Amino acid sequence: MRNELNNIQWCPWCWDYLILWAIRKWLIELWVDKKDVVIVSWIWCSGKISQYIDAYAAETLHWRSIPFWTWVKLSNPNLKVICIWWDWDWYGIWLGHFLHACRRDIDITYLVLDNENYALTTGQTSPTTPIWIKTKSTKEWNPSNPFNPVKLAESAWCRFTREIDSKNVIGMREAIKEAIMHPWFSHLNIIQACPSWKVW
Ligand SMILES: Cc1ncc(C[n+]2csc(CCOP(=O)(O)OP(=O)(O)O)c2C)c(N)n1
Ligand code: SF4
Repeated sequence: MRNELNNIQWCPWCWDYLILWAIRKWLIELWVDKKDVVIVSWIWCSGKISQYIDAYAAETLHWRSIPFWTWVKLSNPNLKVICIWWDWDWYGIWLGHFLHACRRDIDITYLVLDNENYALTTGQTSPTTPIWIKTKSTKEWNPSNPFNPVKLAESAWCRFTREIDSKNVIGMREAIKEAIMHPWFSHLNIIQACPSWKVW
């Protein structure tokens, strides 16, 4: 279905490669028919991931992923819908949608590739940047406390919400599998190493 799956436009040292590897692995092992899988994503660094996975894919605009995948799932409940997103969009400009998605508890897998900065626009502060960190947009330091994504999700009744570091490769691989297998809404925040901009 997808051409040029290996024409990947990430920095050669990006940890997204390992996340991609884990997702590809489980899709091959868990679903024989790739036509049963829909990856919902958008652009930016991590958002390009849907272009590198051999399944149906949709690139939706910002927060519009939630109306989109809700429609996909309700139209065909047999599809496995995996939404792959990133910290600024998910915990920033459409945080409200996130909380409502948690409490609606529709069977969607939500993987957030959280590199704690705006990587595509060269390293500005995001909602998950740790406090006191110097970034492109905070020359002295970041004066704001970061969100705790798991606590946020829990506060909205999310029944599967976890965080894992991409450097814990085996743990991450297993957590992705568990998130995909969970039969309701699952939220996995992957702390993604971004050696280009995340230097803390
Ligand atoms: C409403 C809006 N404001 C600003 C931008 C510019 N913009 C493009 S990518 C980006 C940051 C992306 O950061 P993140 O979502 O964390 O993804 P990453 O690149 O780190 O994977 C911004 C601010 C935009 N596209 N839309
Ligand atoms: S800027 Fe960071 S997140 Fe983007 S491709 Fe490079 S290492 Fe990966």
